[in-house]
Amino acid sequence: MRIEAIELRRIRLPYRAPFETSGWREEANHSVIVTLHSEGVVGWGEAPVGVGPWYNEETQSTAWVMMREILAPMLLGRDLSRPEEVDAIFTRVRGNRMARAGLEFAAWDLFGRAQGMSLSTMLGGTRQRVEVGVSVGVQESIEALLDVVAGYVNAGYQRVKLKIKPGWDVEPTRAVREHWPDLRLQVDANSIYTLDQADQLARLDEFDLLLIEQPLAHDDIIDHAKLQRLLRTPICLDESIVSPDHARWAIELGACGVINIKPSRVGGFTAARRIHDLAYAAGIPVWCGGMLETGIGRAANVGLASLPNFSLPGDISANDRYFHQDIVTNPFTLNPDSTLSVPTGPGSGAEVDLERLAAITTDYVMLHA
Ligand code: SMG
Ligand code: MG
Repeated sequence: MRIEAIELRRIRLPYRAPFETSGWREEANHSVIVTLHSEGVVGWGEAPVGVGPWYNEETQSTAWVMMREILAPMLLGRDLSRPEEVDAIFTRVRGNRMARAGLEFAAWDLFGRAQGMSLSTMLGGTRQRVEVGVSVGVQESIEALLDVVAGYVNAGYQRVKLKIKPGWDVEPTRAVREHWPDLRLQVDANSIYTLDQADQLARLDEFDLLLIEQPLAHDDIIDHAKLQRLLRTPICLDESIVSPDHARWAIELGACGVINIKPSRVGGFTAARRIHDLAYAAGIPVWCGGMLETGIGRAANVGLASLPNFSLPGDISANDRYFHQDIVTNPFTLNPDSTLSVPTGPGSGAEVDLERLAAITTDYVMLHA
């Protein structure tokens, strides 16, 4: 399929409530939305970057410039025979993986829509429903935290992740564990600890957590391997795994027992699937992380999470957990068994609400071959 035109949109879509991690706070989704055009078909993608370089090095502004000046021109006029070719075209680009992923997702969606095949089928998915949980940001007090968690548990979420940081780790985790002894519970530190805080992290071992996510530096693998030997709870790497090679290195070094795969973090589905496959071969379970995506990125994550080694619940909550009004007309709703149903329609299955999208777009460009 020849890529005839590419539309890029910067958006600002406010969250229902601000989301606070160990190091920063976000009020709205600031993704770049991509639309590829070919032969009368369109494909959609989302680069779920933030305002600042707090999660990784990318921002909405860097992704916008990268896509507009470097990445989109690399695709325009190309006649693709398979969506996997996009990953190969972008291999000479260093970093900027979320920007690459936004375009790569759109190519998969384009092929899926053109061929009448669902993203899940294209990727080799085997599940009709995927288990999901909810990620709960740092709260003002333990009381507030218990209220928020109660709301999600009552809504049907059977797995909860707590954001932690020094001063907000053992006590909030203990409080949630005491209230819900059987809840599937995990924590995420977003790289705020150092190896000399291993004793504090080991105190989390008593809470029967599924995993401790990214306790140490965003670009570390070595210290995580040392830390893992001091903890009973499996470490799950998120930020540190930006490519299939990083996953292989982490597995070889024993730096983690679990991997969080965000297809956006690793440059798209092609890399995400490779990580899935090599973790599978090594006996390392994976789960699909989230970047508080709009309905476009959410559908992409659900499609990927239908692959067989996604054996732990994903951070892919229903759309209404994030937004009052999303930019799709077919939001996901939570099934009673804490799952989302995998779309079976062509491509990702997301149906974009163009009027709503226009209303939240802050910058727009259309590039032609
Ligand atoms: O999408 O529900 C979601 C949020 C999941 O906690 C989540 N993501 O490190 O895993 C993570 C964070 C990154 C989000 S930064 C705003
Ligand atoms: Mg994380």
